[in-house]
Amino acid sequence: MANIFTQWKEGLARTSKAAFGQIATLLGATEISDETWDDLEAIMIQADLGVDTTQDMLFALDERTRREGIIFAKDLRAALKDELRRRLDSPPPLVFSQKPTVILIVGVNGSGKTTTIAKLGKRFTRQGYSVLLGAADTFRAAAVEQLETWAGRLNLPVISGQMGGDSAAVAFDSVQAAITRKTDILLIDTAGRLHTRFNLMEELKKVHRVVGKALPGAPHQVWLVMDATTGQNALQQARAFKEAVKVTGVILAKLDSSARGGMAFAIQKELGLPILFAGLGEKPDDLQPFDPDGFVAGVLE
Ligand SMILES: Nc1nc2c(ncn2[C@@H]2O[C@H](COP(=O)(O)OP(=O)(O)O)[C@@H](O)[C@H]2O)c(=O)[nH]1
Ligand SMILES: [Mg+2]
Repeated sequence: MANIFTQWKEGLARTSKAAFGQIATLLGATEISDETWDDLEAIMIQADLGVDTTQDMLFALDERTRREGIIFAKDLRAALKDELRRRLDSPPPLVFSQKPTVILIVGVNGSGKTTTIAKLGKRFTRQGYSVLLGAADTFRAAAVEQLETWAGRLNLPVISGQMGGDSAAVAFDSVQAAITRKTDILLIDTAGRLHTRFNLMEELKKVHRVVGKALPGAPHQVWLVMDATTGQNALQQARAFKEAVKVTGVILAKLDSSARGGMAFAIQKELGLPILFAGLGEKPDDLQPFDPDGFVAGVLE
């Protein structure tokens, strides 16, 4: 367990230094003043907590300050940590009761889908599941190759189609293969960019529909990969995905490259989606189930 916390701390070093780290300097031995609240607000906004969560946090902290008779700024630290923690939920346990369980991975180009699929594939294999990958991002030249390279390295089977071919057809074939091969988990990679956002969403809807034709009830999960470095912009994109396909959870990739890990709060509060995993690096082992305690420790300590 200790090294999971270490991984969170290392992974969140940037966020901790850039934004939340300033809190340590701010919350010194001085008495709490209006300036303390202004500075706290600025840091939380800068850390990408979002306006709603920031206001809500300030309100709660102010109330606690009165109730608990907190006078010095340094004594706000524990309250701050506690309030942050209360605003994050642990992910629901994942149950793969269907065989195959079909998981559609969606997200904008470059958000980290293909890398995340490799990480998930490795993780689920280690847990004893058989895994199949479907390379349905037929739009981008290198996308299929990239997934095949990962599959080769991790020794995972992959179903791919022609570059520029029909991604829904690849998705359909991969579901059929998963059924025939009695695979436990099928992870389907999808395109993150088409000529327009409208085309992309229509395409994803089609993939979703076709997967359901190949196996009624599928996809069982739709996971949206979000790039933690894109901050609040990513929330807008996420809403579009949520409308197009029934997103069931978020994977927050590149938390390690982000200085603004506060996105995690906005995702839960504003999108109402659970964060299932966090990407803490580029290697296949750099994926952790989202851990609110590890997260808060990582950004604040
Ligand atoms: N540092 C870091 N880089 C990541 C992470 N996840 C993905 N990447 C990198 O982000 C880039 C885009 O990833 P890719 O999986 O190709 O994105 P896709 O276009 O959504 O499939 C690649 O260079 C990955 O190595 C992560 O958790 N941390
Ligand atoms: Mg990709």
